[in-house]
Amino acid sequence: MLDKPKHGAAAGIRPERADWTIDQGWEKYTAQEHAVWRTLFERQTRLLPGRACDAFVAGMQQLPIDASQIPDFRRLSEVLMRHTGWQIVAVPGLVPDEVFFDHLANRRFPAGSFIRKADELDYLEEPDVFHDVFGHVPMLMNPVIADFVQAYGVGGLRAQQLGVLPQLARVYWYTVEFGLVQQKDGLRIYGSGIASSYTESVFALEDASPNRIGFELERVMRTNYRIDDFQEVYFVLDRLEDLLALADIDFAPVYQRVGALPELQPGDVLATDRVLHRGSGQYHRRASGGT
Ligand code: HBI
Ligand code: FE
Repeated sequence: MLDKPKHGAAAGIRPERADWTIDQGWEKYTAQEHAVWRTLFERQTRLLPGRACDAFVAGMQQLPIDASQIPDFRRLSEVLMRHTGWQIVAVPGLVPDEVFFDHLANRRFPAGSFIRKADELDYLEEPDVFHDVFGHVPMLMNPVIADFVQAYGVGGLRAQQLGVLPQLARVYWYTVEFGLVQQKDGLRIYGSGIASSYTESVFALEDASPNRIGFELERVMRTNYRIDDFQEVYFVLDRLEDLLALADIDFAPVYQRVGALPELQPGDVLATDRVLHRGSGQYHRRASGGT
């Protein structure tokens, strides 16, 4: 997802404001840009019934998000503010970690304002408005996720000081971005990286290749992730509420235990894992040139 950034901090862009926010410039979107939104919205909306979790569907229904145009962050923020006290602020792309955390700690979600090109619908070098708004905002209508993402912002600032940011970032990656949840009626998506991806929505739930393993905090903190392809492992919550226990955890002792254990690679499976699906591994073996 992240090679050759053109938009954010890694592209060498200097911010006008210290918090990296910009005006969304909603009035300046072109008809072509709104059309890209429509294409993405429509194909994703066909795919998600029976795949996205109930909280995602409920959040989407209550928000001013539809196929007709790229949403206006001011209108999203009004509705979000009423429900969970969150706002959406526009940023040019990836922002530095401490800027990102400071926004989250204050219940402001930084969303990329640009949209991908019509000929690169499935290629994302950086989070754009479709990933950030379609993928993340519906879940921020859910009180559990709303509190958890804020806690991640607070924890991120602290983890940076302790030098353990990679461990914490894995928790965000395997929950907010690529999390699955067990519902009464089956396995569902709540992670925004999956929910905003046409191909990964099917791969994550239905493909035989990836491992699907019960979420366990310290296991996840030890596990590297890939940013350039489908995940090799998805961690599954029994219920979204299980994230609440993490919101006020004292991470210092956890970091100490995790730091003493070896790092795990995405495809690893441990004897202690609660394995829901043991993946064939076929997809990534092929992708890396094997068979
Ligand atoms: N900036 N806009 C934006 N969006 C992100 O998801 C993001 C970011 N900066 C840093 C970052 N994510 C992550 O690397 C942190 O969660 C560690
Ligand atoms: Fe994201």
